Amino acid sequence: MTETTGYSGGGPVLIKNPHLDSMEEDILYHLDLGTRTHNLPAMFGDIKFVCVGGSPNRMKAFAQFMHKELGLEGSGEDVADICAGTDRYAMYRTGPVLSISHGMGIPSISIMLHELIKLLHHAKCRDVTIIRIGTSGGLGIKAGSVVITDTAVDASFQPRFEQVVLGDVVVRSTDLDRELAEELLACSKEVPNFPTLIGHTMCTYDFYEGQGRLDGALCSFSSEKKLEYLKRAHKAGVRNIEMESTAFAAMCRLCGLRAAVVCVALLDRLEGDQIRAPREVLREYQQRPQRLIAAFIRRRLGLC
Ligand code: R2B
Ligand code: URA
Repeated sequence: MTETTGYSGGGPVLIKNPHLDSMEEDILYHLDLGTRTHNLPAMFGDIKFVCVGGSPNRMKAFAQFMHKELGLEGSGEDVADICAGTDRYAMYRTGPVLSISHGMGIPSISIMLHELIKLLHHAKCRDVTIIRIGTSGGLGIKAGSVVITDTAVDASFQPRFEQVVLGDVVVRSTDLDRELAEELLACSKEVPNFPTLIGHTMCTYDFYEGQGRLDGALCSFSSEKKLEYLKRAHKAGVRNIEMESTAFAAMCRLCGLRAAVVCVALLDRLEGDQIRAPREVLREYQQRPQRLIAAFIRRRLGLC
């Protein structure tokens, strides 16, 4: 079964679940928020940009950085975790920007997105742009390059996300918003010192064998087979590899959210498997998608 409808480009957040209307209360358990306990429209109704990324610390740093970039009052250092009642995810807001962590892998981001998308719906948010900022392994590109995803593909290089529902496989499209990707690429010209490109992003269920690494606890293939696979991926247009983009693209698309994926490459997987760059170099790499998204948001808000 294939589901392809959804993306409407702006407008309200669409919830594709007829059961929600008959619920008296919706408890967003993993976010420690709910429709009875919180006034979600007052808390979130004016949110226009949602940025998601794996690590809680990185998403806090992004909120603090955005505070400065938006020229808001105060230092922004004391930004509070809206989901402090749970340690599953962390959420911060600065002006019209929401910053949320999603953990590692599809199951983790998928739980967060179900609750986040319902949150945006309950809050009556409109015209929301959502961006995943993250890390990845590059393919034939220099470490530190930033990849803006045009299409998220699975480990067979297909633009699809397969979800098992009641024992059947449901296939969902993983196309992302082309215009948004081009707009982000145009913004990258304003952010000096690192290369940015548009390409396919391959999403896997595992960091080690699933990404063709030879250095996991298990490995059942040769170094030649690994390179043959990665070169095939490169030929299919894949420029980086990570672990959330297909689920992210599919869910956002179906719910009418304009979505983008922007990830920095920590290494070139055609050259190796281990991430050897020093911590301070990696820290600076991880700021690159943040700097690009800050420039994009500032431009959208007419601040530059
Ligand atoms: C990128 O980095 C993480 C694995 O190290 C994973 O969440 C991803 O997509
Ligand atoms: N994240 C991944 O999923 N893969 C890498 O190689 C690096 C970061």
